[in-house]
Amino acid sequence: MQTRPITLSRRILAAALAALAAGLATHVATVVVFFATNGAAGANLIPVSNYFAPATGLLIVLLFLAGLLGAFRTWWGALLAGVVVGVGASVLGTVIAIAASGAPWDQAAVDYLLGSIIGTSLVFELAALLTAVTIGRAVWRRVAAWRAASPTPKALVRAPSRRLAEGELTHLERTPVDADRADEQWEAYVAALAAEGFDIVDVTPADDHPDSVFIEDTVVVLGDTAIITSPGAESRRGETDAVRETARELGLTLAQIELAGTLDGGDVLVVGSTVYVGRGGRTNAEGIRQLRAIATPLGYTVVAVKVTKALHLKSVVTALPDGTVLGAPKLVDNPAVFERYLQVPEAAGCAVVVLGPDAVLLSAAAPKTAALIQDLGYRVVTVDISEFEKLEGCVTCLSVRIP
Ligand code: CIR
Repeated sequence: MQTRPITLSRRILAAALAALAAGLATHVATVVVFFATNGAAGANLIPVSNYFAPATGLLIVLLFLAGLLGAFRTWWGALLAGVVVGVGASVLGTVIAIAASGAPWDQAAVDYLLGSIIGTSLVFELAALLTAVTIGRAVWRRVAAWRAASPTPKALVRAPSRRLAEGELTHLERTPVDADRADEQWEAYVAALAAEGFDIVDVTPADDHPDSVFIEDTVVVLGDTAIITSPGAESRRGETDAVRETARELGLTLAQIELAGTLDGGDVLVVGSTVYVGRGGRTNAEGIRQLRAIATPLGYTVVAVKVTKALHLKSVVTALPDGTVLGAPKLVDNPAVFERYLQVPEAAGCAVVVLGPDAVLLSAAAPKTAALIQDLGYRVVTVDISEFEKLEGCVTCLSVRIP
């Protein structure tokens, strides 16, 4: 993942705080254990602390470097870093302690050094391992979560695959896709979101997945929960790994739709606390059941609706900021399921991205709808996404917005 404005500084801060917290906790735990097991004599406290100080300093520096490499993102990464860095820091720390004591570098010193790894320093090493996995990781996640909780909305995007033209088609005839034009249109789409105040979060592109630019299908975000989907098209199943990683780095709580359930994010339309989910070619009943099980405890009501005339639910309906559902002519199976419904004049006009309480993003292919929405008092930003429309994409599916 790459968060354009703050990636590096946030990563440095998270690694530094995690390393500092784990290192200091290791030091305190080690000194306390030695103090307690040596008769709790007050005079021992400072010498013991001084003895382990070089190892602690090294531990903090090495954990910081490991953190920069992403060690705290997963529990096993933190575990590995705790073991390797803990032993490394204790060995180097003991070397420094021997050198500082003025003792000669003879066989006895080497024996002492090797023996310390499973002797004197064992407590330090165990403490480093435990604090890296617990405190270090918790601090890392908390710092990442500050970002998720920040008031700036985010938009997850994924640059088009070089194999974009091979994307899946279900309802349209295949027509040639101009890759350069698609890249330009994607850049303009991203720039439009950035201009509206979204922090752009780039998910690592996936050239092996032609449809990966349609990132909306891989994750549904409800509040602080990112529900990683189980895409209905087999060719798209590998798209979710990098998206899961990004959601984790953003500090979102992860949930997962599992096979045999299938669910595409394009089938999920959130209006207030109602989650409409399309039962169509990509999303099956088991996928809907799992979504309901995840969303209901979060305070949402999941309403399943049939989709038989288009790829996804959001290919035929989305909603204005006031909750009015916009529907494409002739493509909505049952408009009556929506509380406030407005049919728009063009199929491409039914998809809007909410930019704020008074503005929406719309395809340039729907000028009559743009006029209609403007007439309702909204500001309308238009983007040309014709190359993506050839692959049954629309404005919503090129990003995932996190308010
Ligand atoms: C697909 O068939 O999966 C892609 N060619 C288009 C996905 C569009 N996704 C969306 O509207 N949510």
